Amino acid sequence: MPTISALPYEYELPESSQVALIVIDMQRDFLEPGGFGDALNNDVARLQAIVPVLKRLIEGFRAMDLTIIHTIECHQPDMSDCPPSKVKRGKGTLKIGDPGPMGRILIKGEPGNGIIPELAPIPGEFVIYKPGKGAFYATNLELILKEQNITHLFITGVTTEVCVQTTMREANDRGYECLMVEDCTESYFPEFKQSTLEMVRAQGGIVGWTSTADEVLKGLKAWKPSKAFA
Ligand code: C5J
Repeated sequence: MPTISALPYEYELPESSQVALIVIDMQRDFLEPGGFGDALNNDVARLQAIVPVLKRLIEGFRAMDLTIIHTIECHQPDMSDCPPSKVKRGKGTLKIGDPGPMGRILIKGEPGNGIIPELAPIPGEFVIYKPGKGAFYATNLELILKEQNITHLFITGVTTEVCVQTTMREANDRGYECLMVEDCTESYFPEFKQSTLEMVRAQGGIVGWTSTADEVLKGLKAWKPSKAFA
């Protein structure tokens, strides 16, 4: 059985199903000055560090013709999908829906809501617009995974302890085998990232596995990434 070197132990690749790369919320709203992350007084520059590694991982999946799913945290322009509690929360300089330097904060279609150009999806990749922190809530993500016969997920993106961890926990509860890629996720708070990685793999991998982009690519190249399994 092909495996990926991971913690807390080897991650087994599937024999008769597919894998997907999930790229969570690599949006200007979280990574650039003037967006939602900045409005909440975070140092958005911290998140830039993972961009080159994540780009390499995405390109590796593309080269192997494996499924890539990007997510975008956003709300409809009328904010009918945004609970008032979410708007009130944070007490930042700008609230969700307010006009900012990159357009309205966290609103679908605004310039600041888009994925950063370096990691822009290409035709054939899925983009999930999600109103919550978890990517399964109020989206068709599960339907896509089932249709593609995907059982194994490589989870990346920002921020580690919010949307990335929430999505991984949602996926774990639905029976997916999840691996968080350590050097392809980041937080505004380094200690929160570290704690999340440890929480995921504690107790024998209670939420899943962690590993690095290099190990994931090495393991996948040795696996048979054939759509013939589908
Ligand atoms: C946050 C996210 N932090 N993508 N969203 O509000 O983690």
